[in-house]
Amino acid sequence: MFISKLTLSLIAAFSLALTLSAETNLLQNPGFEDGMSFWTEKDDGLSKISKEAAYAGKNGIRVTDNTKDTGSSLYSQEFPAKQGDEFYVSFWASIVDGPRESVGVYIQYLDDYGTLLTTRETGLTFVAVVKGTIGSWEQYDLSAIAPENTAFVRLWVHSWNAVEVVADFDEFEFYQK
Ligand SMILES: [Ca+2]
Ligand SMILES: [Ca+2]
Repeated sequence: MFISKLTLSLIAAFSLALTLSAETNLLQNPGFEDGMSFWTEKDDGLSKISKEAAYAGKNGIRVTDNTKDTGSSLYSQEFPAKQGDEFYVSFWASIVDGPRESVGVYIQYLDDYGTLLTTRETGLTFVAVVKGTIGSWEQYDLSAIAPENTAFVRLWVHSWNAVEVVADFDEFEFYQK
């Protein structure tokens, strides 16, 4: 009796742990309420915290890409991952000005050395492209399976080099399926 009760409670605890790990958002500051904390902008200010870009709460990210030879670049934290893992992202986005399908969110896998495995050159790109009508918030999502040699995963919010666009992002959710 004692053993079976213990076994049952272990199974219950294990199931709970599985449920939590499957649905817990990996991202800290997923809605930019703490400004740029836990996000890294590498685009000389094209991606900025903005109150106007809030879908929920007080802040969102506004991408103001006003150049035709470079794009915006905002990275999430990196998380450990391995070949075969499937990661899922969802987010809200709105095109403020400019063409549709000119900005998106990538799931990027990297190896132990920090080398990007998901590139145009390797033929592996996972991107959720923002396609919605101008001025309307829509939710997008994407999942992607980690290729061989994966050690880390991260998100990349990027507007296309060759276009100019203004777009807002908020409420990211990122977890392993
Ligand atoms: Ca927010
Ligand atoms: Ca551009």
